[in-house]
Amino acid sequence: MIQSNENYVPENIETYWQSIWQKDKLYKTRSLKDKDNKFYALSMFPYPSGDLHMGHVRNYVITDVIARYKTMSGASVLHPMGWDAFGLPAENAAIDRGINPEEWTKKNIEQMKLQLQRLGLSIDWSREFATCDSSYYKWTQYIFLELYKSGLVYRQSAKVNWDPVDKTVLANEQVDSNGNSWRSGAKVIQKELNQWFLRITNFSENLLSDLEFLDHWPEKVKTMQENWINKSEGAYISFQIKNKSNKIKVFTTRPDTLSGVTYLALSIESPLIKEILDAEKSLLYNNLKQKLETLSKTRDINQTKHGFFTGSYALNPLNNEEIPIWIATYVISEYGTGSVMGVPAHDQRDYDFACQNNLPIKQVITNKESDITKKAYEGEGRLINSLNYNDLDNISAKSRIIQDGIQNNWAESKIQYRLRDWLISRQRYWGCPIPIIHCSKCGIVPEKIENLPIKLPKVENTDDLNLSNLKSNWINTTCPECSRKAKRETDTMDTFMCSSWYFLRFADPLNNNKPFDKDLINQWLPVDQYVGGIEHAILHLLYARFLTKALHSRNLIEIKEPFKRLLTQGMVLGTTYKNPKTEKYIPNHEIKDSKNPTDPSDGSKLKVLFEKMSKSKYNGIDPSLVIDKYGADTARMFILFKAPPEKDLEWDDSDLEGQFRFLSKIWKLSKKLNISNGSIYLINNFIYRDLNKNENQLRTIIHKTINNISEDFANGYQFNTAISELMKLSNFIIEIKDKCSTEIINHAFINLTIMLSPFAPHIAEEIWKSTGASTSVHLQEWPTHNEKYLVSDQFVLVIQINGKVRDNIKFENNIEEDRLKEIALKSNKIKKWLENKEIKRIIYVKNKLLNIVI
Ligand code: ANZ
Ligand code: ZN
Repeated sequence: MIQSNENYVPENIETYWQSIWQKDKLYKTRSLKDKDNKFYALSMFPYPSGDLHMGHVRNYVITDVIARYKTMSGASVLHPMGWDAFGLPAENAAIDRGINPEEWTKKNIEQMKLQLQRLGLSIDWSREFATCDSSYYKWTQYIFLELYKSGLVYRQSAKVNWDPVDKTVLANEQVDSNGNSWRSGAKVIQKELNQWFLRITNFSENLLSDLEFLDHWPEKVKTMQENWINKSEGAYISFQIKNKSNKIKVFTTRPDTLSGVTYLALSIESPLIKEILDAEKSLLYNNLKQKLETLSKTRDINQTKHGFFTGSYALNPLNNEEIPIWIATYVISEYGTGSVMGVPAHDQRDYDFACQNNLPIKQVITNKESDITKKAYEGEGRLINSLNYNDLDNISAKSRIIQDGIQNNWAESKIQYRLRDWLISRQRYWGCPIPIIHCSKCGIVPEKIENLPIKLPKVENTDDLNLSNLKSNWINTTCPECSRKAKRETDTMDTFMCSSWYFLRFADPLNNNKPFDKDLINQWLPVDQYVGGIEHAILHLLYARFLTKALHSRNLIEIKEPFKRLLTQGMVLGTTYKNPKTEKYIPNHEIKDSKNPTDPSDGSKLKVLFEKMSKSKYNGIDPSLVIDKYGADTARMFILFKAPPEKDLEWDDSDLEGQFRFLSKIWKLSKKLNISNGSIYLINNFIYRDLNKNENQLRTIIHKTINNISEDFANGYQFNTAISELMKLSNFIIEIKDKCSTEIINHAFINLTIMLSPFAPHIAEEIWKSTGASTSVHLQEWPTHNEKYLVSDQFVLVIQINGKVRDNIKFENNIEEDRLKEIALKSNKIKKWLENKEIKRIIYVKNKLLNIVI
């Protein structure tokens, strides 16, 4: 036991309990039995960058409080942690510092784990893994092959951003606005490469419609996924090219506007282009293509709608009008058919294009607001200028036109999703190798399961960071089918692939025979509470949902959705000082007067803002420094108290100190009370006897606090109000201490300690142990309130007839006995028992019981 100290010294408490927790394995997951009430609490696992930032702290502390509360409420809790450990920064570190990516990653994991453990998280570390462990990625490869078997993996040529200096594909985010690589500075080129794809689009409809079952997900996230998948119901319409045998097929969501088409537009990649351009126009085409190559990486490509007329015409199937065929950069080659029917009057993109290129605008839908002089009218209305469809409302016109088109062979109904297949290949070293072999005879051959894992080769120098540069025998292998010499696939997988199934592995992390045992998945999954940043609303959360559905379709798991509840925590914001003239951020330490901040370089008054903590804005707060000074409990309490979990949180030193004072106050109180047998004051062990008015009031406050905090947990984890309840209770204990018996004060304080423990685990444990307890505070039962104590000036009368309970009625404490009896006898539930009966006796136990003997 640490030195008992008058003053709260956070380091003492925390270092002491860190070591005990390690020894005790207090947080080892209980194995589940049939009837167990399970709870799987999961934080999105971190990328091991080496430094824990406040965003991490907030994420993990929120999950931890939930996990601790659920444990105390009787659930068997799974609360694991791991590392999303593959990815680019490790390679960059390797290049910059000459360290092996693996070494760098392992070192960071060690360092971050120590930082995490300082927070006092109730994590079951025996389940820890990193996605770069070959014992994990063996199963990522296995899952890849499972998907391959079910036809959900394919290889296809696609255009990608290629950095010719670094010889690698870059993500769109890694190409700057001038089209240069963020690292090498080289001009990025679009290169056609064979790439691996996962057929996520097979699940478009399920991914969309199952959102409906996720009623504990933030609406915002569901809407973002919905928009990303973007289902459109419309039709294909075919336009005959004039004097040619070919047709142009377009996808449109508005067949009702067919009479308003004033041009057709092909994407720059359209295969039809070759057929319709003459020599002169081909020159124009090549110019445009070149221009696009330079523009392609700037946002400008969307704003300015470049294009030219091909010289050819097509026929509108509805009215046989001749319409010019254009080539336009705003038409996306991978969406729909890669061709568009231009209806400037009713589509803003077409309107802009028509204005820029002097194309006619023909209105075909009308209603009160349909003024098209300045912009397109995209709403509903009645048809005009549309021959025999005139006067129809546009919804019925849409289906009529589709029907007529189907009959005459120029239309087909079509549901279209914007979601594209998932390109997972990366020409990068530090990722999970794709377990495929290329054989000159057999073609693409999957690696044999018994040969997994295909381990990454050890690299000596940074040139080898692109696997296809490797000259070693890693690349050279034999074909699993024909045993000829063959070559390994040198692409690795997108790291999102590694993170799209890790939550399954936590249920069975040590399994050497398969990725996981189905029974264990059935027991633990879905994740009951997932907590993480909103930045993953689409990518990670969509991929994880997809993989769950894909594994379900292979009958490897029974769940269809991975995460039952999702909490997206708000950002942690720090104060920034910005010079409004130069737009530059000024570091805190350069500011002399924080009330009236000015820029030391030009004296201008600075704007004071709250923005997401980041190095470039000089507004980050290092969690380690905060913990060094105040202890982990204070840091936790501040973060939980300052804002509800899903809202942004503004860092504020004085609030931090406020929490430190609160904990110190509780510590001092514990020393003063000096309770020696804590467990007799627990809610289930304590009996209230002859309470005076103050004690009565205290009892009410205790039960109200329990009730309110339990409700805060149940209703979306409102930790800030829960902590303020704890503050109220502690203040009341201090205020009323001398007017109450030691017993009830101790009872109040013990309950306070128990309820404090999920929030401030170290100090609560220390206080609890100081009362002579033999087990951890974190293994105590969460207290339950008693309804009848919630209102101090009322009580619940139990009414019996011949000793059997027949009714309960609430009364004011000061009710007269006669009046009470009168009301009790008149109660409907009682009356029916008394009909035609003679009352022999009435026994009344004051403010508790009325027994009627008949
Ligand atoms: C004619 C039209 C008239 C359209 C109108 C809209 C309004 P969503 O809803 O996102 O699926 N479109 C089709 N293929 C395209 C492509 N490859 N590149 C760019 N735009 C394309 O969008 C479907 C609409 O987007 C389609 O309906 C088409 O324009 C355009 F008053 O056809 B519409
Ligand atoms: Zn072969």
